Amino acid sequence: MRVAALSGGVGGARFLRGLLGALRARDVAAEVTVVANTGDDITLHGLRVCPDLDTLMYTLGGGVDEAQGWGRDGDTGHVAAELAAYGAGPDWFTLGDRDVATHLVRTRMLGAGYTLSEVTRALCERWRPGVRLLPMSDQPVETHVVVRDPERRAVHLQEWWVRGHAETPAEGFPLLGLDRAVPAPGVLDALRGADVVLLPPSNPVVSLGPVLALPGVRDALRGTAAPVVGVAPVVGGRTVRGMAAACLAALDVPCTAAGVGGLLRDVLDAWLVDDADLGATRAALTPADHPDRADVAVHGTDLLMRDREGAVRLAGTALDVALGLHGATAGA
Ligand code: FO1
Repeated sequence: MRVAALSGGVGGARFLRGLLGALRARDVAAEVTVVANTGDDITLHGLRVCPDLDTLMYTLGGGVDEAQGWGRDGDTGHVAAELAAYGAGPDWFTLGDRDVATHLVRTRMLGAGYTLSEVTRALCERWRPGVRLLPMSDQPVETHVVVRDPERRAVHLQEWWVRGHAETPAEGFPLLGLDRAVPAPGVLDALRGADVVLLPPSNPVVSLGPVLALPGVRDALRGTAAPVVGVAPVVGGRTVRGMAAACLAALDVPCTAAGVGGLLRDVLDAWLVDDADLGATRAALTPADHPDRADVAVHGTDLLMRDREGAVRLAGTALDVALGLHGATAGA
């Protein structure tokens, strides 16, 4: 079975680790291709840092700091402390010593002319994540955030989120470099040729958004024969973690499973939401003028991944929805 997924960082990585567990438990032979968001990427101290690629690689490869969800397990902060001693900022984004090695190898290879896809493949030779990990694009795309504090200006997503904790209201998320970016080799083919496509509970605005903004990606998802199943990142009116609530507010999209489902409905065949949100989401995604024609089949489950087993269960349910084995469909 060929499975393709788009993904951001922590939430998507934990879900996809659960997916690999669910596939193993079902004894299903599958090739999983993960298309990672690179809009979070940032150059710091001359090093190219790719947070979502690294979070996916470390999480699926068994090297992630589990409590943080990003960075290397058991890491230390000597390089960061030395940089701070030199007053070499920024001090709000710290790179662990082990993590620095990843950025050194990546930066050296990029400098030698390798593409980000080739770099990622090389790094995965070590980590063996159990999936084909593709950057969404080999051209740099950086998500910035337009804020008014008080004059209108744009800051890198990492500065808005890590330094500012997404507290300054955002007015928009421009994707710098998008006009010169195309999907990386293999991305569109993976989406078109998949038997199942999954959209994990990643931030719909700044994690899935940049991938979906690349030319051809939405068309590939709309055109693929595969069922496209998304998993809501919101339970009740609250996002499970991260900055999705602040991002949705910036776009005037309700922080609900229905609101996020509305953002993705043109590419979704099915939307997996928490049981508590099932009725409201079905109602919202069923066209009032065509009550019999719900263009997205809404399914309910316990959406919280409390631990690794929870992620296996959730991913297994998403798989079952894709394979048409899960519960009643919308309206039924
Ligand atoms: N997040 C933080 O809140 N503080 C940090 O200092 C930080 C450093 C960092 C270094 C490497 C990396 O891959 C990720 C890092 N992150 C940090 C997390 C990062 O902001 C997130 O992974 C996403 O990019 C935001 O969704």
